[in-house]
Amino acid sequence: MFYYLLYKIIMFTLPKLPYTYDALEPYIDAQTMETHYTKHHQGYTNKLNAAIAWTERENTTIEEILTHLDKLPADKKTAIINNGGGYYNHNLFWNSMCPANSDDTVMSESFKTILTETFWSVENFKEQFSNAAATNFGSGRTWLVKDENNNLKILNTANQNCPISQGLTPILGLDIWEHAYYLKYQNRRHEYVQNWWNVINWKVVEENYNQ
Ligand code: MN3
Repeated sequence: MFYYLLYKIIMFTLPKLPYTYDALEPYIDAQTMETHYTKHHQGYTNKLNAAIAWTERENTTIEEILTHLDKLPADKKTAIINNGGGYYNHNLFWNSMCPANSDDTVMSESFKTILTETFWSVENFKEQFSNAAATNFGSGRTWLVKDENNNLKILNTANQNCPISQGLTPILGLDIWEHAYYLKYQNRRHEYVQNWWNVINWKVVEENYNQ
C-alpha cells in the first residue's frame, strides 16, 4: 500500500528546464524564472497528481486528459482542469523560449510566409498578439493556435484553460499571470510582452505548428 501510494505521487513530474534560471535575462529575470518553475509549476504538478490519483484517468497522458474533459469525474473536474492545464501550459511555455542570443530565435522564411498568409506580416502578427495579451483581463494566457484545418488564430484563455480542450492545437502560449512578470515589471504587462519577443524559440514554435 505504501509503495503504491509513492507510485501515485510521481505520476506527473516536473520536466527539466531547457536552460538555466538566468538564461533569459534581461527579458525574464532569474528570480522570476526560479520562483515560477520551482514554486508555481511544481505546485500545479503536485496538485494535478493529487487530483488525478484514484480516478479512471490516472494512467492517461496529460494531452488525453485535457482533450476529453467530459471523462473527468465531476468532483475532481475543476481541480484537474486548473492543475492539469497549469502543468501542460507551463511545459509548452518553457519550451517555446530560449536565450536571446540563440540561433533558434531566428524565424525561418517558411514560417514567416505562413504567418504572413494569415496576419499580413510578422510584425502585424506580433502586434495583434501583444494587443490580445494586453487586453486579456485577469490571469490567463494568450495563444497562437491552429484548428483542424491548419488555420491559425490568436486566442485568449482565462486561468489555466488549455486550447486542447477546445479541439485546438497550441503553437505558442504566453503566460500573463502576474507571477510571470510582477517581480521585474510590476504592473507593466505590455513591457513584459514586448521584451518576451526577444526570447522566442521559433524553431520549437515551428515544430509545434508542423506536428
Ligand atoms: Mn505561470
